[in-house]
Amino acid sequence: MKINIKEMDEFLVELLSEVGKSLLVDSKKDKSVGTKSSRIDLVTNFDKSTEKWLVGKIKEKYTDATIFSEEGYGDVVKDMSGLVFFVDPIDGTMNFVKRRDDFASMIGVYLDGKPFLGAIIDVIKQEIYHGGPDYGIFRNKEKVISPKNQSLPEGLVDISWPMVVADRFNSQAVVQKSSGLRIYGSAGIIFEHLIFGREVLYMSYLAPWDLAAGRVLCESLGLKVSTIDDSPVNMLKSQVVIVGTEKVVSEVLKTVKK
Ligand code: 2AM
Ligand code: CA
Ligand code: CA
Ligand code: CA
Repeated sequence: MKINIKEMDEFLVELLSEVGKSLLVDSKKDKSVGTKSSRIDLVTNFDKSTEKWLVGKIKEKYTDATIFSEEGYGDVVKDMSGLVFFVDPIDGTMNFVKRRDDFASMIGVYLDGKPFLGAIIDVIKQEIYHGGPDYGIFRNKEKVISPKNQSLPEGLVDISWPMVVADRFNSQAVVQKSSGLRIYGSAGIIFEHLIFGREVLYMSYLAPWDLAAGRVLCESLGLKVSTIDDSPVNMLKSQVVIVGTEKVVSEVLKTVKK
């Protein structure tokens, strides 16, 4: 399949800039909030309407693509052949509901299973991080350079709270070796911190739509994405993922085994 990468990147930026403008306004409005798998797994009317809009736009332009999305407006994706779009309409729904700053909207694109393009908007900052391995990574129009390969003692780590509280995967030992723990509550915002070197590790149980865009951006900049048992990432299922600098991911893989 021949795809114009620049045209697709511009399309993703255009979609997220529209979504970003709407969500900034919506974030100040009253919301209808429901729960999914648990009391703290939230979905709002805006998660649904945003996903519906994004899926419609993607289908209109890329008629052969399949869409793997969170709130059910996409397709049932069974394999990674061809063009697959991953859509997380609001990432950090709890923050969005609590009127906190850290929430995002994300689209990741894979071609025959390989990372192709990713785009994340930090809605409050109105900044879009986008691009891919054959294109370069940008913050709006400015090129992003690879972060330094910092070690664990040099950097802040972000680990999902249920994992740290229960000390799963020896995660408290990881925190103790680091410069400190931050828990932002939005995978998209954490990927933003990683690509600028403001954090050196993200460890969490993630669904495909949580990981897709961030994986493209991080790997394109030389960061590592691994599963907890050092097996290849499977983009069709939820799994515990470690994302960070090369030094930190190798250190963490040793620590989780102990
Ligand atoms: P969401 O807001 O799109 O649901 C912190 O909660 C981060 O983990 C957010 O990026 C959130 O995405 C994601 N998340 C929340 N619950 C999850 C779950 N059960 N499985 C996977 N990811 C989840
Ligand atoms: Ca959710
Ligand atoms: Ca998410
Ligand atoms: Ca979401």
